[in-house]
Amino acid sequence: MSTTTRTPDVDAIVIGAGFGGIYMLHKLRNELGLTVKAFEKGGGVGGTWYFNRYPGAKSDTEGFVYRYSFDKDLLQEWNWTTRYLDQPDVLAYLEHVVERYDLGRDIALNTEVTGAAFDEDTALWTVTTADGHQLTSRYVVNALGLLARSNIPDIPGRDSFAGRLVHTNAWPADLDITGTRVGVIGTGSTGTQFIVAAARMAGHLTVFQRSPQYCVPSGNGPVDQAEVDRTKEDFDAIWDQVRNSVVAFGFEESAVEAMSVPEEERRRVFQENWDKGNGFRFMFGTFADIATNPESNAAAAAFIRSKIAEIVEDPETARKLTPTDLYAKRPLCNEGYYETYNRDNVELVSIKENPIQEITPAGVRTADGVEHELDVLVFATGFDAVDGNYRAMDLRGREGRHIDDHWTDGPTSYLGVSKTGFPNMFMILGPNGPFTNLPPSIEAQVDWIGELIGTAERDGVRIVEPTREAEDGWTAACEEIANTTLFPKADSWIFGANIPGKKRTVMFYMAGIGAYRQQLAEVADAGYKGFELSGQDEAAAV
Ligand code: FAD
Ligand code: NA7
Repeated sequence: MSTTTRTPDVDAIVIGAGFGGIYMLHKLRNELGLTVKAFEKGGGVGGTWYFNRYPGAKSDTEGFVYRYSFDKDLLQEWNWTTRYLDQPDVLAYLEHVVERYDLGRDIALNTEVTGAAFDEDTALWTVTTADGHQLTSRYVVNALGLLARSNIPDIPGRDSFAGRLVHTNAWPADLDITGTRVGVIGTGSTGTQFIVAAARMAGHLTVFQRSPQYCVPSGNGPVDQAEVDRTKEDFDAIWDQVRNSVVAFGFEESAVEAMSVPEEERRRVFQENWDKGNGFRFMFGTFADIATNPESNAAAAAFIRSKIAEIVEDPETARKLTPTDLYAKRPLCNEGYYETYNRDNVELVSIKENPIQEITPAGVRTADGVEHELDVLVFATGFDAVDGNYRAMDLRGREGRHIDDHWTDGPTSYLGVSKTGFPNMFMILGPNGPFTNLPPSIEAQVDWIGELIGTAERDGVRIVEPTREAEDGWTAACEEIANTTLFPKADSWIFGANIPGKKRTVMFYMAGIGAYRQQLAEVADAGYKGFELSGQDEAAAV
């Protein structure tokens, strides 16, 4: 391809300033020496951890691996005091990282990117922000977040509510629910966190549950300095294990099949992991095949159901809370989720059995005619996950084609980081990236994108773009892997099944972070197999 030479405003533009965008900016500017501008629509950095300030918001990855590992000094310096990190702790950490590497001066806050278009003549991107400003660059890296575009269901009467109606992903700073009548729609990871915390604060809490959930204890609690120090001494080995594991949660996945041991042993292992806590540990650390073998899955599900029957005092509430389907959504954990329903101020409404008819000025009216009066109505209804924020932009690649026109059958990519038709554009946690504890996968992607951009810069390559064949191959591989698991059989955001009208597709590479990193390494070692690196700059080639 022949291109006209034009100097861009900056070498690279990063969109988003969460875990992904922050590290990408550091990599490109501080390590590769490029000129970079980052745009963030929020009023501060942190992404997920800036927006999700609802009571109970915290990581469900244990804190010692919910952080960056790229800087050993940072790992040694930053402390933690609880097993899981509360939202303010993660936000403070990310703000510290931004300050430590002096990144703030290149991050434009309160600046939404509304469009990005590739010009084939100049091989440059033009990025447009909501205030109409434009900036050109050679590279664009999207770090838009995979759980960052709120799903706000269009329930009849929604806008008539006279109290405060909020989504958990936009929790207002001035909202205090102490002593109030609170309703919550949604019982996913977010909803269950909120429910446990809100029950202790609200005068009355009404939970509108569409699907009952399998939820195990998180085992949260204080961590003393001696344990922190021991963990810090072990960090080399810990991160080595994490990077070569499956789900990257900081525990060894089991290699034992559930049905290969007697029932008594199975129950012992389930109980042991129930006591240790953590959702991913329960699904992947108990036995190797809970997420793949229906019989093993049923055994794990039956164990959790037996716990609900033991914990929940009112039989009718227990019945409504008990799931009967597969245990194949993102595994949940919490501090006393089922116990919360034993409180006098908590009421459970199964909206599968008794649907919401409308939202009224006073609250929520259900099909049985009851009007549940509320001061605050919380939508813990999740996200238009993975591709939601891409489609929200006017994102155009070659020939001015919009991303929607490329993704009519669902979002695809090559390696979760690049997209044919969108040269010199990269994605962090793009479609068909790894399904893991996310910071280690974000680091793997940022490191790899950095290497590729560094190589292109060094060799005077002007266009980096995956081939259609490579992208189709990756899509097929992701489908094949996902279909060996039970996850596609459950309705959840993992496959886009939570958004009305969204095409249900495979959106993750489910073979684990170890296998994923190996794929990335093999592609790089083979001279970026599956990419066309073209438009060699003649000056650089001489
Ligand atoms: P985000 O943190 O989502 O950041 C993306 C940023 O891009 C946002 O700040 C957004 O405003 C910005 N942006 C998007 N579009 C534009 C635009 N057009 N213009 C400008 N800016 C834009 N993952 C785990 O692995 N473990 C956990 O325990 C865990 N807990 C979670 C708890 C909650 C409540 C939620 C919602 C998610 C959780 N996640 C967890 C997932 C979490 O999103 C990731 O771990 C991680 O924070 C993602 O970082 P990111 O930078 O990729 O995306
Ligand atoms: P999730 O896991 O998508 O959960 C959303 C919840 O909201 C879930 O219980 C849904 O019920 C419910 N929901 C969604 N739409 C509706 C409507 N229209 N009516 C009633 N109920 C509805 O989102 P989370 O925020 O909890 O978690 C997402 C990830 O973020 C999580 O995995 C962590 O990584 C953080 P459903 O189950 O679909 O019947």
